Amino acid sequence: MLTKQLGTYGGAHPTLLGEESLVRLNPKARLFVTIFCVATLSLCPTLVSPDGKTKRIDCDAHAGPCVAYLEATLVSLEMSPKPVKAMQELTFTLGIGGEQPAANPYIDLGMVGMDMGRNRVNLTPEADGVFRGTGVIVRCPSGRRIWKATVFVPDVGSVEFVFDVVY
Ligand SMILES: [Cu+2]
Repeated sequence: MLTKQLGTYGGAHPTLLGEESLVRLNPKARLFVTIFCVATLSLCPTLVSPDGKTKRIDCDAHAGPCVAYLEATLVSLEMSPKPVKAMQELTFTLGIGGEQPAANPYIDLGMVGMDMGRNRVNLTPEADGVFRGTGVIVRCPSGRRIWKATVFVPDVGSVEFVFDVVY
């Protein structure tokens, strides 16, 4: 399964290291996070359309869909209602462009850098190239609000979108 990580916030790193998480870290962890971020930042340019097939996009889930290319397949994920809030039923609408997957795609919800347990959204066909399902993003006890949605498209791969939710 080929995986390409795309589609996070433009300039995602400051957001991922939100104030709330940095203050809680001890100095050692803070140093590690800083080093990790610098290392990741240096990798970022390689994620941006190096071969014309991949495209890095912003994912402001409150404003519109998260969109990315998974190989040659255009994947768009819309979460509603907006703003996207924790602890309420959300509708996930996935658009798959081009050739359709043999089996239904699905989404795993999780937090960046934290195991929140399994939270899978199963999708069912709604129309040509449109799949829909519902799920709930829980409220993290730590107060962190950065979540990720990993979209699995059978026989194609997976793509991860990182976004923030409202409490
Ligand atoms: Cu959490």
